[in-house]
Parts: sequence; structure tokens; C-alpha cells
Amino acid sequence: MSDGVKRRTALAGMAALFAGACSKIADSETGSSLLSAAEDWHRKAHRALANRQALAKEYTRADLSPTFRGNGSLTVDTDAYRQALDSGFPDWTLEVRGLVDTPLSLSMENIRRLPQRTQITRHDCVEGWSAIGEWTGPQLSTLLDAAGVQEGANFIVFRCADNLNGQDYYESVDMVDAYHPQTIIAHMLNGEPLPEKNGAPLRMRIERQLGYKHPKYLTAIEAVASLDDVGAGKGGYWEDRSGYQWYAGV
Ligand SMILES: Nc1nc2c(c(=O)[nH]1)N[C@H]1C(S)=C(S)[C@@H](COP(=O)(O)O)O[C@H]1N2
Ligand SMILES: [Mo]
Repeated sequence: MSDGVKRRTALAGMAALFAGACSKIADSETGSSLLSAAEDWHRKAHRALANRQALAKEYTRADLSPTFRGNGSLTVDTDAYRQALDSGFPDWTLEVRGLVDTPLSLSMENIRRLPQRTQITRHDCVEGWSAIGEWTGPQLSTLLDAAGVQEGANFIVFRCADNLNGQDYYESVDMVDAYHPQTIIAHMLNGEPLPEKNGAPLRMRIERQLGYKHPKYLTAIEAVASLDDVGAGKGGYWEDRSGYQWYAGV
């Protein structure tokens, strides 16, 4: 069950609880202030969740940046990667593992055959540049639903093939971002297979977050209960190294 669904269920339960108690406590002063406090909490929780679920602005082809620059790792510095790149990634696999009922191992062909989403969005890097690109790929939610995310999973961790300054790049998001409709596994940029510098053959697009939350050279997606034992425990490469915020909403 997605976090969104879980929260809605929790909210509905809360509302039902207070509806049942209404007739008994509504008469008293304490009762009515308790009710309005609960309503207030309810409204705020809904608003916060609705805000997290809102779509990032989408643009038109006329807005596309002439070139989408590369940043951070611009390749994966191994012979295996260079060979895979030259041959069009016939053997690249994306694993879905961790707290799932059915671990998956998907080929590029498997990924291209899933229902696809195309979106034109603006990427904002903390280093102070932005670019608009058109990304295509399946929604992460499709893969998570196919694998069956288990009850105890609270985060999705993304593993990458590149090693940047001696550490493997990785990232993570909570279930609200994992199930966000614009969270996709992109294999195309501007209608072409993903370029090497932009994360070929697969990279995440997590459109409500800053650039460093969009892992490139994606190899695995892991459902976990906690981030404590992942990397240095802060949820991502830059979070571990430089104290960048784990939640980097835009
Ligand atoms: N695997 C991996 N993913 C990564 C990075 C990286 O170095 N390695 N850099 C991040 C940063 S800081 C940004 S701004 C974007 C850059 O994406 P681009 O190269 O397509 O512009 O990728 C993010 N994802
Ligand atoms: Mo960035």
C-alpha cells in the first residue's frame, strides 16, 4: 500500500472515530473544542499531503533547453560500462528488491514495454543552473506495484553504477515521492535514448525535488524500512557527504 493510501486510510479512520464520538461530546465545551482541534489537524494533514502530491510544472517542446548539460558523474568509468554503452545495453538489468513480495530483474526491453509517461520539466541543480528536458519512461509506481511493496517499507533507495570520488552514488525518497505520478524511470531524453552524460541507460526523474535527488546510471531499486543502514545513513550521496537536505522539494 502506498504511503498516500495509508495516510488517507488513517485520516478516514480518524474522521470515523470523531464522527462516532460526536453525539456524546459535542454538547460539552471541551467536546466541541476537541472536535474543532481534530478538524483543524485533519484539514492541515490533508493540505500537506495534497501539496506533496501536486504536479511539478510541465512545459512545451518550445521551452526545451538547446542542450541538457551533464553534471556530477558524466560516465561510469569501467570497461563493462563502455562495452555496454557501445552495444546499446542489451544486458543491462534493473533490479527491484528489498521489502517486496516478488523481486524483479528487468531488461531494457522489459522497461520499454511498460506503459510510458513523457513529461517536459525543469531540472534545478543546487549549483545554480537549470535545464528543461523531455523525459520518457515507466512510472516507478508501476514497478513497485508489480513487485508488491510490503507493509514495513517506508523508503525507496536507488542504486547507481557510478562511483564518484570513491563512493557509490545513491539516493532515496519516501513513499509519497515514490508513488508521485511524475516519478519515472527515464530511458529517453528529448525523444532519444538517454545520453551517456545524463545517465544512460536509465535515470530517475523525481520532479518535485532538486537535481541531486535524480540518480543516473540506475541499477537497482530497493524498498527499505529505514535509511539508517544505507550508506552513511543520511539517505543519499550528497546528504552523507555535504549535509545536503534529504528532502529537497522544489
Ligand atoms: N549516479 C549519479 N546520479 C546523479 C549525479 C551523479 O553524480 N551520479 N549527480 C546529480 C546531480 S547533482 C545533478 S544536478 C543531476 C545532473 O543530471 P544531468 O547530468 O542529466 O544534468 O544528476 C544527479 N544524479
Ligand atoms: Mo546538482
